[in-house]
Amino acid sequence: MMDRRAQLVRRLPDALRLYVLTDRRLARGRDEARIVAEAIAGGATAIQLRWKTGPLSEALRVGREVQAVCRAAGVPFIVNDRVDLALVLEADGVHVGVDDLPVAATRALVGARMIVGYSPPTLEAALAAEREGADYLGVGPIYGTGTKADAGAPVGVEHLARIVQAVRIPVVGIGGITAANAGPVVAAGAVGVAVISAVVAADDVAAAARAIRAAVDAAREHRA
Ligand code: 3NM
Repeated sequence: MMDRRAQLVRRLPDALRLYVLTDRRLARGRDEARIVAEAIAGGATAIQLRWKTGPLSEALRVGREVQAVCRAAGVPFIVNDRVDLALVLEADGVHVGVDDLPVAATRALVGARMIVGYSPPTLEAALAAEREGADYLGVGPIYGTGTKADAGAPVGVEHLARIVQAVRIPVVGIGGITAANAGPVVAAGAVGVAVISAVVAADDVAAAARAIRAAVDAAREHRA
């Protein structure tokens, strides 16, 4: 029997086609579990609980709800930033960035229990993260975004392509991605896209997810 991480790692190139991250401020009063259920109904293939405000006890409660939705659908459930929360929830993965525990420390804490994702600010950081045990990378912001205040200037798809070519682990693009501009991200070599506002803030969350998923699938088909 392969361990849980190995099974997830093998699935990652497909599981990261449409990676939807939660954001309470953009959800217009709709709760995370509902948004996630609708996003999965529309074709989201992975979910990240992204918790930036509010008590951690509430993150745990919401995390349990979101995780139950993901489990029922067989969709990987990943926790942003907080390794402790990911461990308590027994999440499928944890995603860390430059302001969080480093990849090596995160891997030391989670062992082979879960996948580790990382947001590398540079090509060098991407290579280091791969060496230290990251299972996938999120590169961005590809396009301009108002969702993450400290995201910095857009890095563009050329930067994404350089990272994709330098590492063996799967890479997703993030930042300002919509159904209209997802194609070039996949054409640059990303396995998929990570999205917040284009799905979470949409009037019809399922329809929004469906449109982005269709754009990703079409671009993957074109590349194959
Ligand atoms: N990380 P939207 S950009 C969470 O560049 C996040 O690493 C980014 O939200 C990075 O899809 C970003 O609404 C925000 O642009 C993505």
